Amino acid sequence: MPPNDLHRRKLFAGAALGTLLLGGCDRLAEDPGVQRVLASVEGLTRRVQRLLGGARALAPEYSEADLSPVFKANGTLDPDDEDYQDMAAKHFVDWRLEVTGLVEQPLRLSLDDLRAMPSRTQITRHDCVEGWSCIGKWKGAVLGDVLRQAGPRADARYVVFRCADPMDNGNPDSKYYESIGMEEAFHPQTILAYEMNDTPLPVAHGAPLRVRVERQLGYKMAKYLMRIELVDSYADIGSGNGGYWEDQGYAWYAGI
Ligand SMILES: Nc1nc2c(c(=O)[nH]1)N[C@H]1C(S)=C(S)[C@@H](COP(=O)(O)O)O[C@H]1N2
Ligand SMILES: [Mo]
Repeated sequence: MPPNDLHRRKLFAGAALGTLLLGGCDRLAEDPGVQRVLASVEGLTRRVQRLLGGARALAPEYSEADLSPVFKANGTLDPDDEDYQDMAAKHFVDWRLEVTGLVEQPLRLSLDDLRAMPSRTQITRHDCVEGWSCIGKWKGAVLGDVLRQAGPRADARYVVFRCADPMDNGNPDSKYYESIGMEEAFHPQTILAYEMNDTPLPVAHGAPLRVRVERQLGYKMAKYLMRIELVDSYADIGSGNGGYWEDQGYAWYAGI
């Protein structure tokens, strides 16, 4: 059998199995839109993960004794952006997180605003697609709480994270971005972290604010957050694949 055929057969078998497994317990599986998602391997991973653990399944949490002595910093370590550098020099007092797009009430939140909200602290393992992992402690505001304050409109399907760091020689059009679905956005462990290991988030790890999406790979966890945008599609952002690394070929759903 030509390798392509074999590949296609495997995909088909996987999708068929997924449909079979989900058929009895999930009405959504009958929806034609969901069928299309199921047909893709990425969709299948998501559906199977949900089947095994449920949409609300928690990523494992660890104890203080498990903390990595050194947490590797990766990707951008200090954004090549004048506005960011000015804000960093003033300890981010002028920094504001904007929440825009498909919301009833756009927001502009200072770090104090975020710190005044109920917080969540979690010790989790960060897995980078490059093959390393580190365990760290994160404290921040729950993204779902921030979104509820803004009031997502019914047509909002994705939460896009806009970052300060250009990925291509300071070119402002190349700034890092990421996106997640509403389900992941309202997951209790999805937080906007302003502290790491009991200190204010260091610049190398995304100061003043980075997202933690604990059930997915490291590249989903946008650092240097500037703006959160609710959209119904990410087709018009970047090269249209939902994130900087997705535009280079990585999967949008990066489940661990
Ligand atoms: N803005 C921004 N966010 C980013 C990146 C980046 O380069 N820029 N790199 C991603 C990748 S690949 C990983 S593994 C983690 C690294 O986070 P750390 O520096 O805290 O280890 O951040 C992710 N978020
Ligand atoms: Mo990564």
